[in-house]
Amino acid sequence: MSKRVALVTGILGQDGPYLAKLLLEKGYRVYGMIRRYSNPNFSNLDYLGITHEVEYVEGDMTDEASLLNLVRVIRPTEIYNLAAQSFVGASFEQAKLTTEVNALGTLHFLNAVKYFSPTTKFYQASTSEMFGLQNKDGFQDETTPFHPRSPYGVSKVYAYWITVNFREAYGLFAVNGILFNHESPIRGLQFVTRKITDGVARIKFGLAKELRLGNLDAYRDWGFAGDYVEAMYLMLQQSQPDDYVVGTGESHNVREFVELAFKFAGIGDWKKYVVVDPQYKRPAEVPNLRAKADKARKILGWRPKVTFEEIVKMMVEADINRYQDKITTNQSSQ
Ligand code: NAP
Ligand code: G4F
Repeated sequence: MSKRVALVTGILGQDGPYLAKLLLEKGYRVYGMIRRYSNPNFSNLDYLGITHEVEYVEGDMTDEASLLNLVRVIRPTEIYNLAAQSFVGASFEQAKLTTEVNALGTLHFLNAVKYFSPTTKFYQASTSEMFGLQNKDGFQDETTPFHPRSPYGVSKVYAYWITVNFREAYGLFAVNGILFNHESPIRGLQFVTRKITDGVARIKFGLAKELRLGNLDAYRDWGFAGDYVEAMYLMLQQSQPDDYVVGTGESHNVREFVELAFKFAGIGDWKKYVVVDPQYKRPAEVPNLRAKADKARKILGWRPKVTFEEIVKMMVEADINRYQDKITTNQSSQ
């Protein structure tokens, strides 16, 4: 059998490296799409030790021809479309860019598959943000209607439906993974979990005196990115294409995350350090997210392995180690 080939967009982000590592371990040839940069940042791939195992190709979600050409030339077995303007907060100020990248970018890829490689299986990174205000008895599953609360959420609803439409209209193997929040030591620094663990580490080493945050009352269903990429892979191994909710079924608020992070860093009363700053509150908020992932459990056999407490601990320890290493390096170079 010839080697399976995957094209992963968003390879420099959080999920791209975890997914690429999984696919490489399974024997795939992995192409990672990066946009044109004079200095691309490979630090997340470095963290997982796979920078030199991925083959890099250039393409931009806003440049249709670049995506058509990649699919035409590579004709991958599977495409994992992870690239996005994924920060909800920024989407309020950059709604058009967010729409072009997340919504139209997905359409460009689907067209590329339809015209140049219709047997390629396509994974779309959909999100619990699409549910927004909606929940049914306190949780969300595949039957919960969408009510997005941000331009990011709206753009992802378009991407979700255009993926379903290409599946139904043209018979493509195209699926949506509706993933709830997932975190790791390589989470972007602007997202609340990493902002907290990085902030706590800075406070521990005397590099910061406070941590400024927005809404501490939002509830999220936080899982570990390393677990969630397995669900992505499994979705493309099924005999029929379908959409799946992926989450832990447990929900915690931002305040709980903060409390635990300070505890794991060995710093006393967190209230002395945390300042609620209105600039970090959003014009419209998603108050409660909690997954009911029974379908993924039953059909994919997927379940999360890392608990909420373990994620917080893992992230705090990783950020403390990073600052410790920097301090040690600075001291030894003096
Ligand atoms: P991330 O860390 O923000 O990574 C997104 C990647 O997309 C970045 O590497 C970025 O490239 C790339 N990108 C942005 N604009 C692009 C463009 N115009 N052309 C090409 N690449 C572009 O996101 P993530 O956390 O890994 O999430 C992966 C996907 O899952 C995203 O689509 C996100 O919306 C979705 N999702 C995430 C979560 C979560 O909790 N993490 C939950 C549900 C869904 P640069 O490095 O060059 O900036
Ligand atoms: O970490 P966040 O920025 O993630 P958010 O908005 O839930 O979005 C993430 O998860 C989605 C899946 O549901 C993905 F689709 C999306 O791409 C992204 O990965 O914020 C989490 C919560 C929000 O309620 C926010 O208002 O934390 C609250 N928060 C409170 N203070 C803050 C802050 N968020 C950020 N980023 N920064 C703060 O200072």
